[in-house]
Amino acid sequence: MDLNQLEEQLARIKAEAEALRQEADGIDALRSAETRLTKGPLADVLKSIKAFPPDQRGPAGQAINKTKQEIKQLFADAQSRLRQADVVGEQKKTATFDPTLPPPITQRGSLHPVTAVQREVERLFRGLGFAVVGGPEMETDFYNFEALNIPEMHPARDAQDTFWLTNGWLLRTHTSPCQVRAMERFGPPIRVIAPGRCFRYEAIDASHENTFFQLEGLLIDKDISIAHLIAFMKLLLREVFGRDVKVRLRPGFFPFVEPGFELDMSCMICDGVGCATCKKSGWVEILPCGMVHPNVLRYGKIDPHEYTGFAFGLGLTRLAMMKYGIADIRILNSGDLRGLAKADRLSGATI
Ligand code: FA5
Repeated sequence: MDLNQLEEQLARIKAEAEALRQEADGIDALRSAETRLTKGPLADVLKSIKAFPPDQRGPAGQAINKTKQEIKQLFADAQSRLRQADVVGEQKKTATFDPTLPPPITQRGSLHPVTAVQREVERLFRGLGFAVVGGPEMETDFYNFEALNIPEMHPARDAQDTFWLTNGWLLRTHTSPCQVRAMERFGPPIRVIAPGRCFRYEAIDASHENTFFQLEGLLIDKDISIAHLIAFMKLLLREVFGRDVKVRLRPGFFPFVEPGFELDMSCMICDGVGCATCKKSGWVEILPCGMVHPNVLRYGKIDPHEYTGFAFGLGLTRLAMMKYGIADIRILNSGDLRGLAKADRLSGATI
């Protein structure tokens, strides 16, 4: 080999180094390419120095060392560029995370307004020694009307038209059938509440649905009077609304109580001014109640001379409307989350 041939050989090694640099996809690949070149072709040409005439060995060695340095530099530059790119990439990655930003909004479930208010009332009455009971939504004529002192052909039936089933049963129009069922089941003294779904064949508007919820209450014991009834009703509304609520008590006719009352609350949608929800009256019928009629006690096999009691039929759906400011009852059966899901009723919250 002469010096010219050596120069050509070194040029080929440099070209190979350049090609390997371009192919390398990381620091490790660069390191192994450099090692392969220095221990392979470069080491070979170094060994070939012995074959040069003595006066050419110096220039040959210098040419080989120069190429070796250039290749070293080439790989060193390439490694430093890659390291730099890595750092920038990392910076870019971490730059997308800003710990001061609020977390992404995730949709959480929330209790239905009626469920939320039902649980609240249940908690209150449980604390007052009441048991929570249920009753069938499919009822007999006997429990829905007859045992509540509403015989066939009684005009009070007209106010509660319902859906009749082919077997002669009906979809209950109120939770009051639970009164007689509780009397039969427990006997006196009794403290029960019975929340549940009711059905009426009804013209639908902002405050009337064909399917809605009531919560029945029944307390039977010795010496129970209207004073007890009023005290419990006031406590119930104060607890649900967290403050005294403006109410009015007026006589109400229900064949299963005597005397009977209609307890209305000032409409919370319009602050008592008058709106579609309260039919422009400023008042919402929410809590009819009264002293249990002796005939009903007799139907429940309780002696009216020994025991007295009060009963109430809370309009649970309307209570939820007042509590959560829902102006139209139709929203509650609609599945429209804009009206139904609210932060204070999120599952896992205080309920
Ligand atoms: C009754 O259903 C009686 N059973 C209540 C009762 C129980 C009185 C115990 C005395 C003793 P009323 O038909 O008024 O009464 O209904 C009671 C409440 O249910 C009403 O005040 C109202 O808040 C609610 N309610 C009645 N009909 C509807 C309806 N179509 N849509 C939504 N809520 C209704």
